[in-house]
Amino acid sequence: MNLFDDLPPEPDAAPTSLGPGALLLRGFVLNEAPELLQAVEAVLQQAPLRHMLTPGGYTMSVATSSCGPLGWVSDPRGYRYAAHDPLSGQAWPAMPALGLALAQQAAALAGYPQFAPDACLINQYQPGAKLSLHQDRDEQDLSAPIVSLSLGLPAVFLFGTPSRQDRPQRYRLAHGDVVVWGGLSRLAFHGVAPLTDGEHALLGRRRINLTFRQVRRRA
Ligand code: MD3
Ligand code: FE
Repeated sequence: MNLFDDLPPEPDAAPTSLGPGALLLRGFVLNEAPELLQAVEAVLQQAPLRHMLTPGGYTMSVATSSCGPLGWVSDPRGYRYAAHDPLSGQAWPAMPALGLALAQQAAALAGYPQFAPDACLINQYQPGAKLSLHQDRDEQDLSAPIVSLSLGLPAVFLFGTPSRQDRPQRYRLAHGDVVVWGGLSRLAFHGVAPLTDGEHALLGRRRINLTFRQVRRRA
């Protein structure tokens, strides 16, 4: 019996390095999580979660949507960023101001004070959902980091290197955790192991991950 099991998580006082350019801020959005979740649910009413098709013809187990000027789209023609939601033909909903502010604060702490994301991808994992090892390289501006915010059930995150051959390290990403992926980690292969079932007090049987991205190059 572990006496710490019944204590709520606490934000880390200091960030942890996961490797060159990758900074983990445990609990960074813990206090704002309820308000953040409300804002995400409002986005999802306008642009519902859906299981996209991969270029290879598979249906993703993760359900996705987007907010901000650009959204991430996958279909048998390929992956790309688009200004309109293909489901509705409408522009994606605005990025929640709170999420944007928190992502920019985290980026600034990691040494990216100019981070100006123009896309926010929303990933929802239900038990068993996973994300295979991949690189994020559809963004024009690879000098900008990607900032991820995790909400709900914990996940095992696989974090490799820019070479697919290297065995990935495993990290647990929990509710309230933020990671800034820049520098040499920006092109690292990464993925998420199948989500273990559980019940989260705020989100129930799911995990939501927000990734803030700077897709278009800035002047
Ligand atoms: C490391 N999402 O949406 S977030 C993705 O938990 C994605 O939903 C995962 O990978 C998720 O593309 C992981 C963490 C993450 C995001 C982008 C990265 C880590 C990254 C880009 C480069 C290196
Ligand atoms: Fe990714």
